[in-house]
Amino acid sequence: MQITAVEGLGAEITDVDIKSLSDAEFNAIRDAFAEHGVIFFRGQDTREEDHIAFAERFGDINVNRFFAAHPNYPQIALVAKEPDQKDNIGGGWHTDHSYDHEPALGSVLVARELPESGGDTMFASMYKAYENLPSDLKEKIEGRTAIHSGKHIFGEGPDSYYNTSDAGTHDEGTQRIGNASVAEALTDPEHPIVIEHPLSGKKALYVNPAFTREIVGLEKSESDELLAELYAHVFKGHDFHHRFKWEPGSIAMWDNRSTWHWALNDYQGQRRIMHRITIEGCALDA
Ligand SMILES: O=C(O)CCC(=O)C(=O)O
Ligand SMILES: [Fe+2]
Repeated sequence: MQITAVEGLGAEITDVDIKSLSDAEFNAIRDAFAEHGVIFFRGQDTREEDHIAFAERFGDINVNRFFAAHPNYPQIALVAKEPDQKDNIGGGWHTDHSYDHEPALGSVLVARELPESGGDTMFASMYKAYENLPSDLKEKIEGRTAIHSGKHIFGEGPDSYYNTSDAGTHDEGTQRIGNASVAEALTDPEHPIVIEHPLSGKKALYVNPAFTREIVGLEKSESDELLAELYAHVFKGHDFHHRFKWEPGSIAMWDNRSTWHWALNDYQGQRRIMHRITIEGCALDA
């Protein structure tokens, strides 16, 4: 097995079969995941059972409350886009599950059916985003917390931000996944803006354009302005972005606490089917 850092962030893990990992190999993979934020595998020949078994080595599975489940494996969420669908899931920079009090650790995404071209996924490092933040911005967020919510996306409101890319396309309310009452019943958590990562101990910037609503203790306008500055810093941080091109047999596993991702929606009229398993996480501290 070989672990090789890739451009921007992440590591590619080669000469390995995720179906038959020794404990030593698994431990090295978990360390690489904590260190790099996202890990990539190629050419993996897996069935649903293999996907589940691999994910379970990292922790308990979080059964998704808002995405359609695989008909035979409820642990697997379908991240699917049909040829006649215009919007996709995750079509703007975000991290998953920050609307939970104990945000999920991350997800293992397996490519099952890919468009002829397009459908890449972008990743951004929140470790590097924090490290590279200008010192005045670091000072402005020092010790602060923010409120996160999923209600405006998964809840009953008329608007949906989830499918908004930072390029500015916005289809109102077209990607309702259902279960709005579950979303409405969630209480909105407050997380530190800079977290100490639970696995690596490194500092990571923990706000995101999809789910972070406001910075605690600031006027709404000041909060919006500061969040916009932080997001702009990540949007233009191309040296800490990675663009992952999917192939049959590709797997990506990202850490929700130290990365953002963005599923590019540039394959209209084609089908893209991904299987996602999400792993439970923990409360986040500064
Ligand atoms: O389809 C992808 O590449 C990722 C979609 C997404 O945002 C997710 O599964 O959380
Ligand atoms: Fe996502």
